[in-house]
Amino acid sequence: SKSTKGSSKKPVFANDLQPVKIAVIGAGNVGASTAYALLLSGLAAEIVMIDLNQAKAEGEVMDLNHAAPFTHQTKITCGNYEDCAGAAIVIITAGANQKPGQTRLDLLRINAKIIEDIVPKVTQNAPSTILLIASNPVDVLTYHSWKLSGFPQDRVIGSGTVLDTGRLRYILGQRLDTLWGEHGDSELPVWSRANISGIPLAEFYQTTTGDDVQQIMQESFHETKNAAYEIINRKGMTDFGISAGLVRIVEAILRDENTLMTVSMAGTYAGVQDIALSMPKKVNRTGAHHVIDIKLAPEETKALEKSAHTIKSSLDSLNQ
Ligand code: 6V0
Repeated sequence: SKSTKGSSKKPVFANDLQPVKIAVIGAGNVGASTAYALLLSGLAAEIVMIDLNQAKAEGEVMDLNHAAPFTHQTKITCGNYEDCAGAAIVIITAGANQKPGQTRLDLLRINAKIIEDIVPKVTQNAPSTILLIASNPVDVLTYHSWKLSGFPQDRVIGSGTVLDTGRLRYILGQRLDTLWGEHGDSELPVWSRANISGIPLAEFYQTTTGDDVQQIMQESFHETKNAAYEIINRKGMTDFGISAGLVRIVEAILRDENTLMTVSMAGTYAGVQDIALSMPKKVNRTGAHHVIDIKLAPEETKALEKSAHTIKSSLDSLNQ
């Protein structure tokens, strides 16, 4: 079911000697923090912010412009969907926020409607862009956005478990591992692949600390999976982690890095067709690309299947 609408048009990129324009849809917590992180990164010559709430977008743009003299010369404006024209990447952060006690999947219906409002307007004005989705539930909305866009799969990317992977890395305090599956309650840690500079995680812990590896794994994963809830309980939302993660994906695209990142993308996973979920994908200037099927331990395969089915049933519930 690979769609190719717009695929003949080449994305607009820095190495085509065009100033890079990035549009950020949604000027809420995540949108504003992302625009700020983008400004600090110096990656974009132009940042456009679009929000239903025009005053909020204007306020954020004014504030961001006052940061520009201390950071990077960047044109920052707020506008309408026509201003997405020529954007190399359009980042979608619009959507209702996750409330305390609310799961990501609870947000589905509200945010699907918002995506349905936004995506056609973006693709109409920026048919060659790469869509980068952050709105939750991110895997379901990545798939939904892809369907609405008519773009090739490679050009509709969800932030997926990039943030969760970062959180797990932080929590373990080392450079280790990746999380796969749904950015949500069914995500899974791929411990069978975890290593510290090539030394398998279990071996590393056993020989250096003698600690109970199973317990460390369980606790770290639990902490990672619940990180968003813990932050939301304290500050009402999360924004810095995801913003930095989004800008890291933007960087991998613009610099044509071919970096493996656990972004979300439409496809068939664990035998489940027509979903989007996170697995390591090669990210470069043309988007995200599937490169390798990594062998998993039997229990990880089971968990991945469960995650795939969770996303599938959310997508099915959207169509009911
Ligand atoms: P927020 O602060 O409420 O901002 C959302 C913004 O979207 C508001 O300014 C709205 O006005 C705007 N908006 C709503 N509908 C539309 C529309 N149709 N067109 C244009 N703009 C619209 O929410 P916040 O920024 O905190 O979160 C945004 C989304 O990001 C939510 O869905 C979160 O769940 C999600 N997050 C995703 C993360 C991830 O890892 N992928 C992490 C954190 C938050």
